[in-house]
Amino acid sequence: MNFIDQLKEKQQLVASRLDQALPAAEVPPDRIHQAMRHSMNAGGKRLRPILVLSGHELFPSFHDPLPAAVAIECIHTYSLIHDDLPAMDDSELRRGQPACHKAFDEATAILAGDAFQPLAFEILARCYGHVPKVAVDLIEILARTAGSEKLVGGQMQDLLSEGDPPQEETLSYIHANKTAAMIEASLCLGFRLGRMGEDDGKLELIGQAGHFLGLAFQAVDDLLDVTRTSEELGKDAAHDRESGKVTWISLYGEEKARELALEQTEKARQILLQTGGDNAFLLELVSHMLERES
Ligand code: GRG
Repeated sequence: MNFIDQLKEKQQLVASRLDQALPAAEVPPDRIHQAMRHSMNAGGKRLRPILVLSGHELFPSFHDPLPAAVAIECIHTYSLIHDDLPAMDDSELRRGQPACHKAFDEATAILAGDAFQPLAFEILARCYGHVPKVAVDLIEILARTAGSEKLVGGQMQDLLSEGDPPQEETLSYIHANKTAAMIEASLCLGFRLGRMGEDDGKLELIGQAGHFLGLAFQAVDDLLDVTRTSEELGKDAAHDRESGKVTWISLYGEEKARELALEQTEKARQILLQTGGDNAFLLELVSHMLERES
């Protein structure tokens, strides 16, 4: 099977498990479940879940990686819902649909985001609880990544820095934590479910690859923000510039941001070549992420 067919197959697997994992739209109070399903089903590339599957494929085990893939997408979707709120980025469009607070209302969007967080950890506990050490490790990786020194910290710093003159150190902190941490965690969750029992430093290396991949992903995101329309992206374009955000573009310009994306991708690739395992799909995914158009 070629890469694109494999990617589609993985996306379908993830979609079907996500559908099973979310409470049905009719479960009371139906408004919250409709709002959760609105944001989850609006689209999305499912990059983080696919990275979980790819991380697991490196040194596969009998543990099913799909619940971990679903769990990270729950955290990601919560972060998008909250990021779009008027108190944060105040965006109207997400995944080609009205943002959750536009399709419903602000209070419902806050609650839908809130509800995704315990759901992620419930899934990890329920699906891996029969192997407690695995469950605890996965919960720890995801909780730390979503917390105030990673995802939430990156978002806090991003909001604090709006309108400030661009500074490299601040930008690196924001991107490492707001974006790259979740990409890093995706690969680590998958790898941990694999043969990590006899970890020989590979988990750390995989994390580093995820970090570089995440920085490349953000550089591409910054470039898309200035080169594509809202329709093409399915989210508000030119948003970074309009809200006075520090980005790779405001700091270095487009040309340098492109070089940076290439450089970081290459660093990730080199590490993945070194860690070995069945990395064929993952290496293609890494290149695909650089060429993405939304
Ligand atoms: C609210 C705690 C909290 C955090 C919000 C996700 C986020 C952090 C902010 C969104 C804005 C942004 C540019 C974040 C960088 C990461 C990023 C590019 C997210 C979008 O990820 P994609 O492109 O989205 O994978 P899809 O919709 O495809 O899942």
